[in-house]
Amino acid sequence: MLNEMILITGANGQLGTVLTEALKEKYGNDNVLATDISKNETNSGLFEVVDATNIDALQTIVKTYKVSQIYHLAAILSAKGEQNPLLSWDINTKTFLNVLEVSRLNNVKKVFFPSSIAVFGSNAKKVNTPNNAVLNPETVYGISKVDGENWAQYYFKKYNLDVRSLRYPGVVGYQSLPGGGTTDYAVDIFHKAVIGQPFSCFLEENTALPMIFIDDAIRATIELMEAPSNKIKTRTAYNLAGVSFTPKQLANAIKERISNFSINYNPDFRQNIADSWPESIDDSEAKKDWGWQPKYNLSALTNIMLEKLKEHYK
Ligand code: AKB
Repeated sequence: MLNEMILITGANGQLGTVLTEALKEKYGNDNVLATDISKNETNSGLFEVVDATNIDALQTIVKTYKVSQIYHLAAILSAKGEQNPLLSWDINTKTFLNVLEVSRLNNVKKVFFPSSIAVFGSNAKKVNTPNNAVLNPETVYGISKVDGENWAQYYFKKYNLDVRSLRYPGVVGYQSLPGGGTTDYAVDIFHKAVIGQPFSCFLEENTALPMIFIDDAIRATIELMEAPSNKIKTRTAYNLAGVSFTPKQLANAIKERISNFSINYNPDFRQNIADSWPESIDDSEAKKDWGWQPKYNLSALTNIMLEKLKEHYK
């Protein structure tokens, strides 16, 4: 296992920043190659600028580093995707097909594809949405994720490429900021609370969405990737749940800890996206097949977010 060479695309994104460090801890600094379309000042260790829409560039890196696993995190998220649907479709689908094809041609052993609760649309059951619910996504991001899930299963069945995937809810973490998502408010709110500013929320107060604390999200990703192959029964993607809450419930949890925190609600186009998504999802398949168990509820997530961001802004 320690002879792996792991490539991460989108390593500078919200998940990538934290996952890269977690994988380095596990596999060693010299066995994890972070890539993104540009370098930033926090990148340390192995890093290459790679545009994953360019299959030749991707293949060169995979060959040069003898890559054995790819975590493909590069994507345009739901809200940003709606601002330029065709470009988002092109980026999201082309990069993943490039990853699959380069993996097939170069004996990459395992691939991780991040799917999302955005695969569901208004026709799916809203509460405890099951893994096999109807998929009628209403955003270009969601459509690209359904497409990706099906390609993942296709490459597994046709070429025996070991592709694994999770449908992430909104990820709440303190180490990095999300960008362009509909669930981003649940991170931004903590930054405003800690620096003592009021928060303007782009969703209505009673809009419940599935969310997960970053440590749970990272642990789930690594546990899924390390599970024996015969435990992975779903080759499209597994629902992953952590906790579900509304902006009002989150604001109240913050107010219990920072009494002068204030919030107002100014819903924008992201409200329509949120309205098409589940309020909570059922991850019993993940629990049954590879033993998934979330650890953070709303109270634990609020405590740790405030504690870490207070340190950050000190
Ligand atoms: C988004 O809001 O677009 C993402 C997601 C739920 O996939 N955080």
